[in-house]
Amino acid sequence: MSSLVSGQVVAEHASRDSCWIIVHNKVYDVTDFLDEHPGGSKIILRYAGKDATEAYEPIHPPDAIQNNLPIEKHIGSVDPNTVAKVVKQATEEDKRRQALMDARPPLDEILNLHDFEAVAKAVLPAKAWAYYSSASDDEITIRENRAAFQRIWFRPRVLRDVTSVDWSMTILGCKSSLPIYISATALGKLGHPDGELNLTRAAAKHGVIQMIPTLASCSFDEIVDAAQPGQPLFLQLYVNRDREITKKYVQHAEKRGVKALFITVDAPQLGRREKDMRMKFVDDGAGAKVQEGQKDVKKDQGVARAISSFIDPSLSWKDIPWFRSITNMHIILKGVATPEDAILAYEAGCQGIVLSNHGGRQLDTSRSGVENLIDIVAALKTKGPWPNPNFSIFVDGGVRRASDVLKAIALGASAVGVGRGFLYAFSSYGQEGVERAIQILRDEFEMNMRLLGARTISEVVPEMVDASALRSHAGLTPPDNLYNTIYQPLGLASFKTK
Ligand code: 173
Repeated sequence: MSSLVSGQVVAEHASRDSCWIIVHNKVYDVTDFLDEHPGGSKIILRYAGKDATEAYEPIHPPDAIQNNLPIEKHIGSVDPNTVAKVVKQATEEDKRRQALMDARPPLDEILNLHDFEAVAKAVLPAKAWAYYSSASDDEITIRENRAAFQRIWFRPRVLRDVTSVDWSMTILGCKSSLPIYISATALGKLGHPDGELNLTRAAAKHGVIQMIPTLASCSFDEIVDAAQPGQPLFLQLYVNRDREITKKYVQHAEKRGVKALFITVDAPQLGRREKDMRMKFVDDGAGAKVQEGQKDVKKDQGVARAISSFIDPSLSWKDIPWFRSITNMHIILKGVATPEDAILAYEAGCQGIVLSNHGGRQLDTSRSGVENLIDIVAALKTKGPWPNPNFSIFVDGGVRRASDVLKAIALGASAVGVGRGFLYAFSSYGQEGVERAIQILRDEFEMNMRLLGARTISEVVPEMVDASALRSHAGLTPPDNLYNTIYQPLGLASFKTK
């Protein structure tokens, strides 16, 4: 890409027959790519002949277009002085959200992780909130993830001299100041312009481990470059249909010092997150003029589904030895839900599993990770000494409090993943929000461990919880939308009117 192109020339290519766009001051001919674009052609055509950077940035790694578009379609650099600025009119909704942003509670008045969620909901653009907060189908599992922790009760021990308590530990051989790692969540720039880097920087300052998502808004290298020397990082992996791409990605990560590979196994197809899907639908309905007969099948699929078509649904247990052959990193399967699969993972030589239902975003009415923990620990105990230093069980989903973490640890978890909690922290307050979230969790650990009578994480034992109600799914079921809003109430016998 050497030639300099003027904005006026780019503007001449503003149709389906010849479509150029500008991204990060580079000009690309995307005409032949329109129908291949995972997010559909309509959104590209909206920016035909124009600068698409603002729309591109939150949902693509910076190098996506360079890596995916054949080199002959890279037209050149644009002379920035010649590009007419696409002035985005602030809508009433934008103004309302900006006012809320300006009126956010001061950080020191944020007292728990729920507070971040409330602020994020108020200040995020509706589309971002819909993507982050949505879960699959009737959103029963996402609620259950919280409810399950509430069905576990503590059995605290007293008089144990809890003057000093220590909740630091190691996770997969890496030091961690908390029994928590930051779990992968995609598309961080929908929430904040610095995206995942908010997490990387806060994690560096506070000795927390971040799991880098395959579908981060920042590129993998940007994130690793932002880390401090020796800062431990994990990598979440979506396996590409083209295994050479996956191999290169994994080996590059290992070379850059990533310590563990968390292969996502619960998403051969992405769940239907209806809030996200409806948001896309509404937007498209009001959006650009589209040409007749356009092939645009993905218009109502939501952000995540649109960019997930590369994920290989043929992934199987047969692939595990291949992963072992291409990397020496720890291999962890993220999204295991049964003792049967836990044993298969163990026998396949993996170093651990994450009991996860993907934050309630995949198979709705799946049980919570913490509920599955009990049977899975029992099954693994039949395979050898426990705890097994060579096989870790992690749990994620619905974790918002140190007490949730301690419950999972008491039941046999090695450590716990927090995804949305930190995502909402940086969506509402950037890096400082993440640091505040870590500080809140630290304060909660201190108090809860004292009150529980555990001085170290290894003193958090099964006898400290009563999980007898955990298997009961009665009670906290969410309201039934269909019943409450569509079905007519049953009538009563009517009195005579005359
Ligand atoms: O849960 C998700 O949204 C997710 O994992 C994902 C998968 C593919 C693309 C974007 C996000």
